[in-house]
Amino acid sequence: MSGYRKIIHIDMDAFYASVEQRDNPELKGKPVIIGGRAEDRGVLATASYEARKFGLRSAMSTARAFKLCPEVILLRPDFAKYKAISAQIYEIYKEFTDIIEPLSLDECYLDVTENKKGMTSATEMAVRMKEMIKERLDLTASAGVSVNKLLAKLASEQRKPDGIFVIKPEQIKSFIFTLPVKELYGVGRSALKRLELMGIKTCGDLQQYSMVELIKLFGSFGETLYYFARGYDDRPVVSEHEVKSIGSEHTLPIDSGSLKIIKDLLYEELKIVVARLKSAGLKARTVTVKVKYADFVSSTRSKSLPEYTDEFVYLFEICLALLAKTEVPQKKIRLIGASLSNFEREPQQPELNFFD
Ligand code: DCP
Ligand code: MG
Repeated sequence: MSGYRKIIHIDMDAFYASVEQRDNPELKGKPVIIGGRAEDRGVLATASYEARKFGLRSAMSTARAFKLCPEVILLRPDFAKYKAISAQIYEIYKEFTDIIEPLSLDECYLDVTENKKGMTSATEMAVRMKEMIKERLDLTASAGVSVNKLLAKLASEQRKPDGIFVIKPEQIKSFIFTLPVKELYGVGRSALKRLELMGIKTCGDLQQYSMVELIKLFGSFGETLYYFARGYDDRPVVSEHEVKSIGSEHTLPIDSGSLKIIKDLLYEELKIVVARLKSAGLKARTVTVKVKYADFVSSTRSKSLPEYTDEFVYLFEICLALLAKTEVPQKKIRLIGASLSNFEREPQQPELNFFD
């Protein structure tokens, strides 16, 4: 058992521009931009890879784009079309898992640790998704594969366009060590400025600082920085209908490696969660177990069930199966929690029929 999650981040290449190039062969191989008119002070939504060679980028003003590349072809966006294509892309992902967190029309995270295809290699799954997107939609995507969201997203940027990049557990240390801190999720302009003033350029530089020091400097984001600088990230992949989740967790007075104690605690936490689920009149389809090991590294394991449920006994069984996928009891833990998400949506209001 590897104990690692399998996370994919997948992102379409120059999405709006690629769609327009696909649908109008005359645009293929040419610098194309999608955006507002220069005379309306418009900006670019995106630029084809041919246009990027001239330095054209999203959010750049259209006026500047024409200065850098006078022959560029400007098209207005057709959002309805992109939305429809996006839905087709997500249909492909749904053949693999329901644990999908969309970031935009063209970009999402997938947790394929457990998946509908019964496949074990996340890399093979990502390759297959890319093939299906090409076959069904004649578009290309780039994918990143790793053990968490932070690394999967960083990976997907490495081989754009039409690429795939994998960061295996044993490669995390060397990958992250040289990574510029500005690439870390959440490091905005102001944090970057402070890091630069401290002489911190890479995650390796950042690793020199203790968690306490980073919290002093950056508040609660300091803790996140401490973990991210080491390639740790326990954020679960939260699917669209999971925006709301019900969870409960318990910090042990002393770290424990006793399976009996841990299972009892999990039982108690799930009892609280299911009671809240029932009192909210909801049923859930995704179960997540979270543990934090004695070394403060957290780990989550999720499973999506075939049906919505609020049955305690069944849910506890799933929790135990998920617990078995963690490094408990080989590693002691300091915290255990359970959460339920992916709720059944409220039943639709019956439509009023005035002719009844
Ligand atoms: N988009 C936008 N305004 C931005 C950024 C993006 O309207 N500032 C739109 C246009 C893009 C789509 O969202 O086609 C996806 O955004 P990405 O950041 O993924 O960019 P692309 O898919 O265009 O290019 P890449 O190949 O770098 O992913
Ligand atoms: Mg994209």
